[in-house]
Formats: sequence, C-alpha cells, structure tokens
Amino acid sequence: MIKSAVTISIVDEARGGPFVFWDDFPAACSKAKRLGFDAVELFAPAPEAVPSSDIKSLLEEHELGLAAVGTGAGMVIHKLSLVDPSESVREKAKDFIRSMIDYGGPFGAPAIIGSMQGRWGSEVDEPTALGLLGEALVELGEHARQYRVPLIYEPLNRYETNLVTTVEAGVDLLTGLDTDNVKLLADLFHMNIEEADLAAALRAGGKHVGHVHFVDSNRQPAGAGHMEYEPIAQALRDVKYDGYASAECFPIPDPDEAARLTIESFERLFR
Ligand code: LER
Ligand code: MN
Repeated sequence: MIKSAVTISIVDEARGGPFVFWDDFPAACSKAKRLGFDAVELFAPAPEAVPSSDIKSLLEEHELGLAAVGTGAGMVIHKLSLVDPSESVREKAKDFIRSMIDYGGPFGAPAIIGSMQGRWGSEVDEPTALGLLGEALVELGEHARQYRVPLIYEPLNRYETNLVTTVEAGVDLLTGLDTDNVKLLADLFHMNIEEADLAAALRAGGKHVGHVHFVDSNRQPAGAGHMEYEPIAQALRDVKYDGYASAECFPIPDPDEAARLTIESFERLFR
C-alpha cells in the first residue's frame, strides 16, 4: 500500500526551498500525526541535528515512520558533489552521504541523493561524471544494505543537474551498476518538466521506483497546480509501488494548509 509522508526541513541555508514544515521537528511530527500522515521525511544539516534518541521517541509517540533523510545539505552548506573535479571533495561528499545513511538506516529510512549528484562541466566531462556517479552509487548503495534500506537516487530537472533528468535515463544508469540496492526517486515536479508522459515514465520505471515526491506542477502542494494525478496514481498502483508519496513542495499558502491539502489529495487518490 502506498503510504503518505510530509517533509520537514531544519536546514537554515535551504530557506525558500520546497519543504512543508520548517525548523521545529517535534511540532511538525505532531502536526503530521494529527493530519493523518504515515511518516515524515527529514532534511537536516548533518547527522544528529535532531538526536537519534529524540527521533526515536517522537516517532514512537506519534506512531510515525521516517520515510527518508535528504542529503541536499551536503551541497547547500558544504558544496559537496559526487562528481567534483577534486578527489578529496568527492571523498568528503561520500563521507557525508554515508553518515546520513547511518543516521536514517536504524529507522528504516533511506538516504536520498538529489543535488549532491552535481553536474558535469569543463573539468569533468559527461562520461567521466556518469562513471564517478555510478561508482559512488554502488559504494553507497552497498553501505545502505546493512540497514535493509536502499539508497535513493533522484533524477532532477535540467536546471538542477545535467546528469540524469528522466526516469528512463535513471533506469539506464541503475541497470548498468554492480548493485541492486539503488532505487529511483520519482519527483513529480522534476518529471513534469522533463517527461513527455509521467504515467508512462512511472510504468517504465516499474520496480526501480523506490520513492515519490508528491507535489504539483508548480511545486505547490498536490491539488494546487495542474498535474493530472489520476493516471499517475493508476500507474503507481499498476507497478505495485508500495513506498511513500512524500510531500516535497513549497509551504504555500503556509505549512499547515500545504500539509492539509496534500493529505486531502493523497486520500482522494490512494485511499
Ligand atoms: C531538489 O530539487 C529536490 O527535488 C530534492 O528532493 C533533492 O534535494
Ligand atoms: Mn525532490
């Protein structure tokens, strides 16, 4: 069964970004529970930014899951990328992601690699960058295995990466890797920019899809834009997707209303 989740950012440097709740993790957990979400997704500046013991007690108190932990702070704060020209920066990028895998893993939450994938450019050409990205995904995907969680890799739209921008390119990358423990994140906002047909892309992604960012065409909460959700929901059901639909959207008009509109859309589509 597809489960609902809502994002919480405690990264100051990411202010203005597409996250529903901000700053106060305990308050956001209690709101998520009250609205009926199954889980929360945490965007944190570093491991232990919310101590693991606090996460444990809050999740237990509210009977919530931890859907995933984002790693974007590695890029936003530290400018780390997996395809940086400098080997020492690439190693630091992997160390940061490994520490995030270790943070979420005990809660059954996979780490997401989005912006930390970086871009190819004048110093690192496209095949080299894709090779470096692939090697890092294998290493980190295998690291995640000890927690029985996958590593989640997110194709982004063309304005945020030039590496992998579609589900199809993501599947091509993953199927060439020497691991089966990396899954794709289908972010409906990025897909709305890059895919010809979102439902067809999800069907073709099939078992490779491991996480969904549930958001509307304008990056507002599901229901506030012009996304055609019915075929998307049908495609997810048809491929027997049973992960999270996690609200990663702007808190428009405000976090509470964004969360409320999201769960209303989620229930209409998936319950
Ligand atoms: C970035 O645009 C995004 O969608 C996030 O999930 C990754 O940091
Ligand atoms: Mn996303």
